[in-house]
Amino acid sequence: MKNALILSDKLVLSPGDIDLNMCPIHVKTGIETFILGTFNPGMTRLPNGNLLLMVRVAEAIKEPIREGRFRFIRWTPGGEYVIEEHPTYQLDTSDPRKFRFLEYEHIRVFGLTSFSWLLPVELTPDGLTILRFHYDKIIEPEQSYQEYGIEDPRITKIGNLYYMTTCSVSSERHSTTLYKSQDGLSYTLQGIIMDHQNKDMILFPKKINGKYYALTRPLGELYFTTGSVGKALPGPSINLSVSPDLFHWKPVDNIFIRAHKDSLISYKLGGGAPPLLTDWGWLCLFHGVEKFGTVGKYRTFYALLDADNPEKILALDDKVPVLEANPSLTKHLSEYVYLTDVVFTTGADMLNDRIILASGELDLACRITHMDGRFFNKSI
Ligand code: MAN
Repeated sequence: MKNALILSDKLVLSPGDIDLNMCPIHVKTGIETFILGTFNPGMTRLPNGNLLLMVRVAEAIKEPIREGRFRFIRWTPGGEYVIEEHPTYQLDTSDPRKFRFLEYEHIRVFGLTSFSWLLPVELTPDGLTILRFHYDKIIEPEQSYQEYGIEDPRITKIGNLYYMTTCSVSSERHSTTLYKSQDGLSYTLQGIIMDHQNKDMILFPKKINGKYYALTRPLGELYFTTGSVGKALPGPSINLSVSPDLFHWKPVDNIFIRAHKDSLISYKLGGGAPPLLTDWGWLCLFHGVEKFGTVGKYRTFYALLDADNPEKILALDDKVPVLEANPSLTKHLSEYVYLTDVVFTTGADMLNDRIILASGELDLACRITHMDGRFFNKSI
């Protein structure tokens, strides 16, 4: 890891900080739940100078298995949360985040072990101390395409407006939804803007050459071989899309960031934080996954893109991460840890020469890392 970069590093929020009596599933159903994780936060600077974390809160049933049946949560368009059940012998539960329904053989069908909704949490301008929890502004599902929750928000301020992309999960589809806000705190749902499986659609903070740009990461089940030439691997890639209005997106024709052999991103990759405009170009912090156990090792890497043409990659390091999971940060939470080796960066902001990164640590807690921004230049 690029250790010289890190100026400070701490967890600012973990499940114990959440008031269960304010959590929608527990409150509305009366069933016993617990907070599995508070992680992958979108981040933005509010008009008052404070930082806002839009935290993904994963609420889960305390006793998921009862009489040989696995119980999980589903939201219904009537606004109610209902508890579904399925015989455990028909499930593969080897991944702590999701379980697979074994009766389907021709497709992979999953359920989630927790249900995610979003909680705005206001922090001091340096992101190191919590000022208040905005429980009155929790974001819960509103549409049938959110029946299994809302995940991994990314907030981008464009002009005077705040836009948030999220991943909405349902049996209908796994889609990217857009929210809009005037003040950075209260968001209104604008609808689906991409309907293929994609957890990492992230907006650039300004129009470039008259067009809005976004990072996307469509996921498929089927890929073609890259052949014997070159080092790129088949599998998901980070792509760029352009739009005249943030609603209609056209993928650009050039391939963008791909997985490579002999790198730490050979298994999977996707966008991380919204790109930051620096003196050296767009700083694009993305995640890459190395195959390891059931989940893999998730780390944060960087690329620098040309300020006037983000399709042009000026520098990219997929071998030495900018950030990786730090077990010493979660040592005091060891009884709640259910994953290892996962850091998932979802927000970035600049304060003088510092870059403030917001990440989910182990799908459990929110981590704020201050980095020396001068380190990112194209000579690396
Ligand atoms: C996926 C996503 C993220 C999650 C990571 C690590 O990429 O579901 O939400 O943080 O896996 O579990």
